Amino acid sequence: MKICVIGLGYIGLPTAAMFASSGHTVVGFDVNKKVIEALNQGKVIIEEPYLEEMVEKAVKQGTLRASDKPEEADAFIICVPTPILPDKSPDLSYVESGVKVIIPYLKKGNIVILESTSPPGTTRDFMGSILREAGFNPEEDLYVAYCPERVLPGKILKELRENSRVVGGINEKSAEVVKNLYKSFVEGEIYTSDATTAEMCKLMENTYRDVNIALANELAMLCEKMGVNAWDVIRFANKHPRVNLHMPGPGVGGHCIAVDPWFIVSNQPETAKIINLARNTNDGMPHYVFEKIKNLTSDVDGVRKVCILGVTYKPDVDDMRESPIIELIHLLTEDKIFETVVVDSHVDYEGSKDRNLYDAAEGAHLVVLAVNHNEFKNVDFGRIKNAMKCPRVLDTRNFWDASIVEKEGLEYHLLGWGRHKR
Ligand code: SAJ
Repeated sequence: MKICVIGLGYIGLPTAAMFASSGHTVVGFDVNKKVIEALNQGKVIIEEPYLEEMVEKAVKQGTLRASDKPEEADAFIICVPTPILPDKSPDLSYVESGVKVIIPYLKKGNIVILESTSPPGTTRDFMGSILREAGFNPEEDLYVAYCPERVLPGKILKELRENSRVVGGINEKSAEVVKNLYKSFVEGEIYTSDATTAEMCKLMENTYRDVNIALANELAMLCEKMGVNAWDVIRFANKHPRVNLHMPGPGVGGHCIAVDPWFIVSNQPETAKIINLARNTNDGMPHYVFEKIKNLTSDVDGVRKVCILGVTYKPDVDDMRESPIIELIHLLTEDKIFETVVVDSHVDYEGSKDRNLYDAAEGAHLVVLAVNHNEFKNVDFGRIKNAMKCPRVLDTRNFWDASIVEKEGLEYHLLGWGRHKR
């Protein structure tokens, strides 16, 4: 088939490349001219293993190209951002423009697929109404479906091929037609259902994680009050064959787990009580860690220098979207008694990229392990101790070994371990 992919981001581009490498001819559309130019030169501007090779090969063989406008095609796949607004309501403006931009090229019998994580009802109602306004009867004239991806940044191509998928059609024939299209490269099971079920399936995958992370964070706060180590409780409880407690942390970042649950809350605010509470619990962790830092440095007169290790939303990525550490740093900088210095070679946050860890620890009253980047695993704690004014660390990820840290003469504090009553 000829396929037109709308949005060449971290989902649209790999998806376009997969279809272009599975017997289809793909034209990609994006509003970002740089993306279009790069793709047509066989280059990609996102970090993803093997993607550039796949794109380069498809562009060379003529099955993949990018354009600054859509084209007539057999199938249109919309992979645009679906962020939340400051009031936590969904922002569907990109979906709206993504659907409207294909209308002039849309013909009866075409396939229209939405991949973007969306609130329940978006495909059937929101997208359906735009298609109807354009004179189409989605049920009769088109095949319309919602087909979410579930890929992990860094393993996208492997997971696009291997993971199972859900296809939610606005009717059964749409689901069948779209299932056959994805069979071009999906080796995992493809389950069919209706569009709203598929939308809720995608939302619940990430909501499940967010609620379980909130449970782990509440456990950490409980254990600090009880004087036990939450990480031991989790480790031993998870020995149970059917228990999977998640990990506490300084908050939840990323543009998926921290966002998707709000789509359910905004749709059914009266009923989504646990989901809402979990979101607020996780969003409260930066403040909780801020209070711990204030408490741990309460014996310091004057300005308190805090060295923050890591600022991305999770380890070993260069992505700071919704990072809870940025929220933590804002809380510290707003409170004039703190001076913060950030170390993170993955991104350049206020000079964090090139900053040497040991220089940053110079004169510090506290070092906070905020993101468990590999680079922070085997640090020289003796050097850190000698550089610091007060030899004290706060580990928010259970990343360091207390006995090793303390052997070097540093005070070790761990989020979720209430052994130091101060
Ligand atoms: N986190 C914790 N404790 C945990 C697990 C994670 O505090 O036990 C934090 C992380 O530090 C991070 C945030 O949560 O700040 C999200 O981390 P993540 O690794 O769960 O999330 P993502 O956003 O990189 O990927 C998730 C994955 N979804 C699931 O695992 C259900 C991925 O498979 C999805 O494809 C992706 O969201 C997405 O695109 O939806």
